[in-house]
Amino acid sequence: MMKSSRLILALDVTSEDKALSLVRDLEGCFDAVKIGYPLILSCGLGIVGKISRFSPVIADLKIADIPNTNRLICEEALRAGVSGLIAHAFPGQDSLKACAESARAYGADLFVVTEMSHPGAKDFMTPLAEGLAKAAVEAGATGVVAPATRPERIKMIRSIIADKIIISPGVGAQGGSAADAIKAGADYLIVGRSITGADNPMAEAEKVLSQFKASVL
Ligand code: BMP
Repeated sequence: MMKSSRLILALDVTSEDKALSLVRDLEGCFDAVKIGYPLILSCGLGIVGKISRFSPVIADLKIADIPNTNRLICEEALRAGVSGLIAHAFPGQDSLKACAESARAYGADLFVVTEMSHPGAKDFMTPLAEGLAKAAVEAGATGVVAPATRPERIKMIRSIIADKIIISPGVGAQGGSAADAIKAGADYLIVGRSITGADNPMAEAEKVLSQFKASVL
C-alpha cells in the first residue's frame, strides 16, 4: 500500500451500485478500500475484482478460527484479489501464523486487530491489547488495527510494534479525531460512514484529508 492520501475507505454498504459509485467518485482520495461482511455477504466475493479495478482492497473478515479454517478463509479472499487481510490474534499464534503465511504467499498485507474502537472493547480487549500487538509482531504481520477513539492506546501500541503499520478506525462517526490519531502514531485512517453517508462524500473525504495534512506538517 502506498502512503499517499493515508486514508482507507471503509465501504460498509450493501448495494453493489452504491459501492462502485462511491469508489469511482472518490478515486484518488484514498489508498485502499476496506470491505467486510456487509458488502461481501450481500454481493459475493466477485465484488473484490470490481473494486480492485480502482483501488487495492483489504478484506476485513476479522478472521478468528483454527489454523486450517483460517488458511481456507484467507485463500478464498486472496484468490478473489484482495491485497490485504484483517485477522484477530486472540485465537492464538498458530491461527495467526496461518493467516500470515497465506498472506505472504500472495504478497498481501496482514493487519491484526488489537483493541477495537467501540466502547465495549474495554470489557475484554483493553487488558489484552499489548499481548495482541506483540502477537502481531511475532507473526510477521504488516501491521495492526488500533482505535482512533483512544489515541493514548495508539501510542501504547506504537511503542510495542515499532515501525509496523497502524491502520486506525473510529474517526468521524465514532467520534475520533483524525489529527489526534495521526499525532498518536497512526499511519492510515480508516473512515466509513462520515464519508459514505454524507450528502457530498467528496467534500467529506477532502475534509479528512486536510486534517491529515495539517497534523503531519
Ligand atoms: P466508520 O468510520 O463508519 O465508523 O467505520 C469504521 C470501520 O472500521 C467499520 O468498517 C468497522 O467495522 C471497522 N472497525 C472499527 O470501526 N473499529 C475497530 O476497532 C476495527 C474495525 O475494523
